Amino acid sequence: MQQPPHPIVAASPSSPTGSAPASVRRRTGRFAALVTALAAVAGLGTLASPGAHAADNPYERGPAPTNASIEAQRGPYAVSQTTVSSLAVTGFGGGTVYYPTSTSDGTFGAIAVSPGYTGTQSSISWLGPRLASQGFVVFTIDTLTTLDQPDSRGRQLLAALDYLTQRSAVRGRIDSARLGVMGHSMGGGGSLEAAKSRPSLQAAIPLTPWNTDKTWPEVTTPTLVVGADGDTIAPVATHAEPFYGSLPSSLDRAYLELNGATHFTPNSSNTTIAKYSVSWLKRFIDNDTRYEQFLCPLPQPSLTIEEYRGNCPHTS
Ligand code: 9J3
Ligand code: ZN
Repeated sequence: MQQPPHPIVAASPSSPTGSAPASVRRRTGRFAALVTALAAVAGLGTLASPGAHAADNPYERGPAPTNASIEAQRGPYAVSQTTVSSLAVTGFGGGTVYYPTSTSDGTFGAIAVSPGYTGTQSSISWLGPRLASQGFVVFTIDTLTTLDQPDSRGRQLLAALDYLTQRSAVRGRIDSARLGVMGHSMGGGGSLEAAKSRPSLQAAIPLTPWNTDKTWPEVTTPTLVVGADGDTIAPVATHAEPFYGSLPSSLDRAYLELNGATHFTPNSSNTTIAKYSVSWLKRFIDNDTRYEQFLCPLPQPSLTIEEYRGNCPHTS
């Protein structure tokens, strides 16, 4: 029997704004309604104003972002979590769902995250609360066996999303049309497999990905490939770079190469991975153009960025 979701992560003391977004959105909503009413009375078509912005995009969640907010250890939403036993599911190995505690902002997009070869969910668990606190339901999964290959990990990511949106205790909190995939190493290779086989996915982020398939022209999902300059297990020259380079040039795609990093950099909390992942997921799962400022113009090389390539998101 499935237990209801149980908040076991308290609102972080470092997130005093945990209840702010709802009140901000309520004010914004009322203001937008007032603007709409006034415009109707005045016979105006559209009235450009900051207050009308939220109404333009029904998927926008949370306050306007800043560089500090996307670099923060936690975003504006307090996060709860619930465990999914491997015995309760088929097609993947169970996992942990991290989700915004509040239901007052409506539904959220969702992301499944796969670990790499020999790894378990603990190897990518830092992404759970980090991304969920920005306004996503995040499912960090275990695979059926730790030795599963990328194609299997891709199928397992999709099985996990299907469970999450159709059967999980948090399914009512998710907008099932706004889904994404991430993964480390063979899990990153799996996220490319998942996107290739399910074009409805809205975002993919392979982290130091590994795959024997080097070419991904079939992918139509906006994809951010993250490589590490010091990766000797999935060297960027034979993995992340050709993966990125083989994505259609017409696709919203980007390549972030971490500086001073290894194959295992994505296995612990990393602000560069987090800030560009948050920006990518917000931009393409939430259609939130407020995050374009962090993706475009392209980030410049820095202490943490060896190289960044991409085509700035076209459709704003
Ligand atoms: O998931 C990974 O870390 C893939 C790298 C690897 O161990 O490949 C060797 C088969
Ligand atoms: Zn291929």
